[in-house]
Amino acid sequence: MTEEVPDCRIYSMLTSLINRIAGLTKPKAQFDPATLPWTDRPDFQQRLADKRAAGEISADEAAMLLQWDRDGFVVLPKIIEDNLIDALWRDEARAWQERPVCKMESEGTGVTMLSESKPKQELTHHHYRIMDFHNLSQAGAHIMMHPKIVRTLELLFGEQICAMQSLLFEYGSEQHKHQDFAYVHAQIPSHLIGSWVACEEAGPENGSLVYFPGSHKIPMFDFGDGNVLYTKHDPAKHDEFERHLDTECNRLGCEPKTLRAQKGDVLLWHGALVHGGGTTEDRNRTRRTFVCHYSTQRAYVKDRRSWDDEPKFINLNGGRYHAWQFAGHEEGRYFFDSLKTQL
Ligand SMILES: O=C(O)CCC(=O)C(=O)O
Repeated sequence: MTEEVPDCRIYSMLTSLINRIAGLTKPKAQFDPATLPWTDRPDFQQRLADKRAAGEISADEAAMLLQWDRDGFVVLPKIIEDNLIDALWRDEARAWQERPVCKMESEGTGVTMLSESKPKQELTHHHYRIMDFHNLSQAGAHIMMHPKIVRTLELLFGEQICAMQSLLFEYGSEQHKHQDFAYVHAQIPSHLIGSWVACEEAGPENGSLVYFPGSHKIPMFDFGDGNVLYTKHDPAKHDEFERHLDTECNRLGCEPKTLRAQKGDVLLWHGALVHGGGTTEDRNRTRRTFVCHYSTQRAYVKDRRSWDDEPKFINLNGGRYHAWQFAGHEEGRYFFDSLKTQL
């Protein structure tokens, strides 16, 4: 081991400071190359060919992985059973009646407890969502951790997965364009994938998802000093971020697409794919969707809602998620009879 002599350290600090002032070594806004999932690494295609030759993955899985690399999303058609989706929405109706301990977000009001909300018929807009409903509804947990979703995520990440959060939308979100990694923070920011479970037919009429194929590869926005995460409330930065996404998508020819989906379809998207909620053409139409975000067990250790507590993990179908440790909350309160399982 060689120890750096103090003079050299002062010299290197000074040169780095001068370079920074001169703009010569501006830190690059990017994910840490050392912790990228295997699908995002420069040697991905070679490793894919090796895995295929070793019989570790099927031809269909290889095709799916190549599409992921090119487009930043994949669609898994009709994989969620109707009875699971129907049970989820029965639980949602019960939750509005019973108002168990649970959070929701609505425009103007922000995040509140469900018990504090007006009846949903009296909300003046449609952009509300129930947060982390999988902690209450076992049907929700079984959708989030559906074996086909877990298997696909394991292929994409190349390691065991942990679900981070869920959002239950009754209507289209009409959310601005964004990339999730900036807002949904895993301990390794590149370990992030979203899922969009269509609970009914979706298209432009009811404000389906809008996404930009290939946009997961655009240069990243610098929130300051090379930081790629949005960490402090700053609406001006938020707007600048959106302008950056527009400019880069235009420059690289990433055209928007509106998802057309059937009940039970699932779209998985890369944490850096640019997307948002489309404008709802028919404002009376619901757009029931269950959106989940996932990371890996390595990258999502502490629970984002209670950093100071030891996390409690719930294992399901080969993946895991965190129980919600919150006064009065009843984990898995809405039992899903058809599966004959108790969490
Ligand atoms: O479903 C939508 O309308 C948008 C959802 C979304 O952008 C997200 O949760 O990251």
